[in-house]
Amino acid sequence: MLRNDDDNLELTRRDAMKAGGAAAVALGLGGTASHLTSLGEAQSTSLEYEEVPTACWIGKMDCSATAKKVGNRVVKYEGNPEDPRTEGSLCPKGQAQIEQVYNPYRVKAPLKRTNEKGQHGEWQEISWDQAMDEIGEDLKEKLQDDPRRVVFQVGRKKSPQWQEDAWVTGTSNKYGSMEKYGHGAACSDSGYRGQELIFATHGVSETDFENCEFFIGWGHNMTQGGGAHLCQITWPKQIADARDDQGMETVAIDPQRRNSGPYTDQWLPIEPGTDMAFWLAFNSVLVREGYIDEEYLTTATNAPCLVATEGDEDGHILRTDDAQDPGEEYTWADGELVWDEDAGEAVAHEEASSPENVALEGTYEVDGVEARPAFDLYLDQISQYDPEWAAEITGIDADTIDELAMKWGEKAKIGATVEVDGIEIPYRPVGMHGYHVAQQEMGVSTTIAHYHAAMLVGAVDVVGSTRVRKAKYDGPKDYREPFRDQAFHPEKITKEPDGPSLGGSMFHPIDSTAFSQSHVSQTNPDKYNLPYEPEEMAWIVQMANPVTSAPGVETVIESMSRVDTTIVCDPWMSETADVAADYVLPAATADKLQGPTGGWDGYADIEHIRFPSMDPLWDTKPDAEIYIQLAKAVDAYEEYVADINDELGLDGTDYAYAGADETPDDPSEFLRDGLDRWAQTKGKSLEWFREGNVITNEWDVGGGNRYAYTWGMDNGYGEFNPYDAKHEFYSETLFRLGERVDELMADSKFDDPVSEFPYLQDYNAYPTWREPTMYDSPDEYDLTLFSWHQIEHKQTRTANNKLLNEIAPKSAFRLNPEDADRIGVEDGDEVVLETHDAQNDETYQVEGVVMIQDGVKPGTVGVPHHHGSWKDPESEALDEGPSINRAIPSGPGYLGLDNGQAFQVRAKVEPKGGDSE
Ligand SMILES: Nc1nc2c(c(=O)[nH]1)N[C@H]1C(S)=C(S)[C@@H](COP(=O)(O)OP(=O)(O)OC[C@H]3O[C@@H](n4cnc5c(=O)[nH]c(N)nc54)[C@H](O)[C@@H]3O)O[C@H]1N2
Ligand SMILES: Nc1nc2c(c(=O)[nH]1)N[C@H]1C(S)=C(S)[C@@H](COP(=O)(O)OP(=O)(O)OC[C@H]3O[C@@H](n4cnc5c(=O)[nH]c(N)nc54)[C@H](O)[C@@H]3O)O[C@H]1N2
Ligand code: SF4
Ligand SMILES: [Mo]
Repeated sequence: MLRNDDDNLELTRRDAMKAGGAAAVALGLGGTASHLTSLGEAQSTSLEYEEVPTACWIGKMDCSATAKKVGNRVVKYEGNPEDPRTEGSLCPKGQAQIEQVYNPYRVKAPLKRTNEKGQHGEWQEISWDQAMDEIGEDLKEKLQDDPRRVVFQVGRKKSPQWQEDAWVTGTSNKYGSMEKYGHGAACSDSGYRGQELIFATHGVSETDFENCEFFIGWGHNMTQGGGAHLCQITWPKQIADARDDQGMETVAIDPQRRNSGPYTDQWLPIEPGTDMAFWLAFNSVLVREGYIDEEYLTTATNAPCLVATEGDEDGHILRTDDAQDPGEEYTWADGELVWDEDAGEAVAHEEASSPENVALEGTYEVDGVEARPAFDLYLDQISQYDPEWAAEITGIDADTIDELAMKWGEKAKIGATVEVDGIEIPYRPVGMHGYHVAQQEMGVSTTIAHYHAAMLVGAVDVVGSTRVRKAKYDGPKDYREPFRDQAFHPEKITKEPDGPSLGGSMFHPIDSTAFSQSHVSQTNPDKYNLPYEPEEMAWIVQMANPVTSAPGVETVIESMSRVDTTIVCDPWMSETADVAADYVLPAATADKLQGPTGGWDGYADIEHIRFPSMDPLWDTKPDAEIYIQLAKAVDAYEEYVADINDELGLDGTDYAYAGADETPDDPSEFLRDGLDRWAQTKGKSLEWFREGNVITNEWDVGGGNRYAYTWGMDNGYGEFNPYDAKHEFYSETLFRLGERVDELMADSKFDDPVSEFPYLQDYNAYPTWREPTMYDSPDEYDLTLFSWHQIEHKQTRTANNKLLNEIAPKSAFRLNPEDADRIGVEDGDEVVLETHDAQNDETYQVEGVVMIQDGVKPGTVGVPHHHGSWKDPESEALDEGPSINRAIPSGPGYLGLDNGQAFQVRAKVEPKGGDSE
């Protein structure tokens, strides 16, 4: 069945302009006239030169920047040398934001839809007052009835305090919890879930580049990306410095070579979606060769804890009778038994006579039950996965995997220590990083497998190693707690989800908030036991464009079209706004006050504010002001203000708002006043930041900073656990969640739950390989498709940036010369790319042009993300690239146990006009 050739919704941009173009100029959309008028007025009054401190608005690390102005016109954005992460650079995107700020096709005033959803919008311009009144009435009615009827969908966000944080929290405090979803299920949340499960910390692997000597970039955009917290400039610079300063070697595991070329000593072209097999084999070599840091494993992890291998507790860690409730204690659960070789008996982990006496291997009997240290079970598990086995699956030959793992083991220098600022800390100069690559069908377990490679050699949060936390926290956060709580109180998991993300229910007890899956569920409310049909729901879409940025585009469109009321807050008529919004609220871009913002580079963090390059253009508003008004519109202003105290860190200081009465009436005054109060809690003022200053906090070693090993020393388990949380090498949490999910699914309407939801197979205490669902596609789909981010673009929010489209137009389909030859196509040829959903047998087609590259693994086709979103006619002429998310399926089979989206699918490419048409 073909889905994209339906004539109902083949959304080409030309259609869009045909449908809405004429009306658009007159309304709040498109056209240049009003813009030029306002500019002319400004210029005639003043041509003075001025500099305004601001922050890059496109990227994710908000690089501190300066807007250089002549008259009221910004002529250039430049980096701020005060920002330690950039030392004054801005990347091409940061510089090119000037084009988007002045883009005459911005949405200029609030818009209300006048036609049916599911097609290009027709709009009526309305006042902010009317928009707020109507939206407020609609939301209030639903919230009063049941707050679960309202979904707040946020995308790759910025300064969340005023909108997704205070508005959602404040409104939920008044009416009860609404559904709040992020974009992470399409970004990297499967990696976060893996890290939270093991380490209880938040993020995905990072590296102490200042001291690392050997780095594995696992599907990491080494020269163009920035991992969990950074955007682009900082890590590539740190990697280049590490190569110069300490000769750091680097390896890239990636189906394409990209331009990591000069920064990569070794490229391992891997078959997309098979990374778990690679890491399992890698770890089997570490075990085979004895590259094991026993001290780390016995003191900081549950590897020595005794797991019952028979009876009722089979698969569970055994505990002392008086052990605390493990669901309550997510950091270090007291009372988990280990075998004390000196005492010759099982004792609580923290009571063992000394770490050296804690057994990692053997079979023991505890109260008549056979039990083995978790690590002993690991030895059995991992020995099945040798490099020969993985070579077949990954396309990387066995010797290469073998040698790489041996090198990692050797270079980890197990046992070495180094003194930093007078403190002796283990020295393990091997690091790794993976981020968006975690979005694979078995992404959570794959992330865990990659962490095992660091854990086996003890290279976790010590000098030179992989880092698993922000490295400035003074203690662990509660990121594992919700999962432990469910695992040990299984009755909390039910068959009935609260909303389309299915979070907390038997479908996905662990939840990445389902960017794409929400729409699969929402279009099948009965199947997924949803409390409401989409026709009863409201969605607020803040700074997200799920129609283009989430796979399963047609499903998202169908789902969003059925929603009763959708409010999209966006500077542009995004695809999501175009087909699904009832109201579009025009956010300002770099022409707005926004903050506080900041970020860190692993060694220091900065705090600053985005001052508006100019007053908001047209009738647009800063996001914060929109949500201040929206809080009033839903009668939750009191609660909003209470939460603003919390979000801005004003609580408990002299600067906290005593109540809503104390806030200025005018939202823009409130925003200024709030930011000034925030600044005052830092001993500064808004004016101080307005002078171009930023706050920089260096992270020290010791005293609660930088290396976990130093801050955990006095955690009460000092000798036993240098970290504050016991690392779950053996994921008892996942195992127990699986038991509950199996129980509920067995008693459900699904006759064969595993075939319906393949990810149910993945609730294992140790990562366990199975073939990804995509391999069930017929053989004619002989390529594996993968996608990625380009240096010149940022998600879909730059799709209409003319400067960036000049340098990176189109999403050409990258093929290896071998495949191009076989298919019979040449560089620049027009082709049809067809993918197949092995779960439901649907196919999807997109058209594009071929780009032939040696640096693409044979048997794969690579297509960059970013393109295919809303464009005005000018950017349309520069960029006709499709959105590859039209060809990536969503839903089971392409989805992890955490409802995280996979970005790999089997595909074929044929010349346009060929047989497949
Ligand atoms: N095939 C494929 N798909 C992918 C990816 C991939 O690699 N391949 N990457 C994924 C990743 S990592 C992520 S993070 C997601 C991102 O997905 P999203 O979070 O949806 O990000 P964008 O696609 O940039 O959409 C953001 C929207 O916010 C609007 N916007 C920009 N600035 C502002 C502002 O200041 N205020 C408001 N209110 N709106 C603003 C933009 O115009 C745009 O419409 O995409 C994912 N999608
Ligand atoms: N310039 C720029 N920088 C960005 C962004 C941007 O849009 N533009 N987005 C920011 C955001 S939101 C994020 S999430 C990060 C993402 O940063 P990264 O996690 O580094 O993600 P990508 O840039 O998509 O690079 C992913 C790499 O994985 C490879 N890959 C794809 N599939 C597989 C697979 O199955 N296995 C393996 N081993 N590799 C695979 C791709 O070829 C690509 O080279 O970047 C941030 N930085
Ligand atoms: S690195 Fe990111 S935040 Fe910094 S200038 Fe570039 S796009 Fe903007
Ligand atoms: Mo992302």
